[in-house]
Amino acid sequence: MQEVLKEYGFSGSSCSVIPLGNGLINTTWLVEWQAKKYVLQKINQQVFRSPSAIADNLQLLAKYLKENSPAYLFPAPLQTPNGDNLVKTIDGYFRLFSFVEGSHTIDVVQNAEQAYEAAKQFGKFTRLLSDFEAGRLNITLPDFHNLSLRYLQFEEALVNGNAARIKGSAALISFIKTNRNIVDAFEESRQNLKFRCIHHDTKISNVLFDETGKGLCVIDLDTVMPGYFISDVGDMMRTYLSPVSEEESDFTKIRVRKEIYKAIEDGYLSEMGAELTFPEKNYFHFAGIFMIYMQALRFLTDHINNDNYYGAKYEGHNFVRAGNQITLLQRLMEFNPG
Ligand code: GN1
Ligand code: MG
Repeated sequence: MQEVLKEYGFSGSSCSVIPLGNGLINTTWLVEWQAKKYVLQKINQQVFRSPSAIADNLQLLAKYLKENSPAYLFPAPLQTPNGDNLVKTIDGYFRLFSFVEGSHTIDVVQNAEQAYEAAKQFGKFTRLLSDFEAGRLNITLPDFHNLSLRYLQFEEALVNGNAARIKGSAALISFIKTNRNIVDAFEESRQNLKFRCIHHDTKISNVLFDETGKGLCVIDLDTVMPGYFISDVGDMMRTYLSPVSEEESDFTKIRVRKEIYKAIEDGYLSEMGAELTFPEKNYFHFAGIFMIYMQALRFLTDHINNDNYYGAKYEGHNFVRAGNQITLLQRLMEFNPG
């Protein structure tokens, strides 16, 4: 790490570095140097094969937004004195951001206002980029939200995965198979959805809030790619609706909060209402079904594949996460948005 910070011109010894956040993929630290705060991140290259593809996307977006929406806060990586956006060491690729002063993040949605603010920020991001041709962005994770492919990977895991875990997951596997029609509905939806600049990871901790609780901007832009709005709206439903997160093992605590559903809808549409086409709007509710089903599928597939993607903090961790997401999906299926 000292080596990385040196590249940015920080003299390592007077620097404080502490872990930050709870992402599953990249590793993040808060760095303080000469009374200024920064965020340092190591890119997980098992997942993101081409860190430079991400860096190029961020550059392209930063330039476009600076020209077209100069007031918009876009947290692009800082350059080293040599003009690099990324630093490569034997440990991997790193990048550094300025810490946005006065900002904070939250981990769990506690009230409708937070959900509204976050949904508004994600909607705003896509709206500001509606005239930017999404196809110009590099695909940083091919087929990231391609549910059909995720289903194939699940089927493959059922053939090649851990036999004992497959046996122990019979009920979850059966639920996923019984609801395979969601994959068909996804394929159908693709004919009606526009390709847009989509964030693809809209959890609440990817929004910066100011001291008064207003949304400032979105962060964690590695998965910004061309995609469908159902990814962003769906991931908000997945991660905001329930008062407990995907980590909760007491499934009786999982429920859909009506006022949060409404806040996601109002917040997102306050920015995207005039932008979404009529056919797109019909998929608003489906967004949640699609994303929760996909996450259940991904956790279950990973459990069967011995946790090689998400990792596990305890035996059966991804099994619990999959069960959690299936419960959430059941709750959303019963829910009547009115
Ligand atoms: C991963 O690392 P994090 O928390 O930003 C994953 C998302 C999942 C999420 C589930 C690149 O995101 O797709 O929804 O975990 N990101 C990638 O917690 O796979
Ligand atoms: Mg992420």
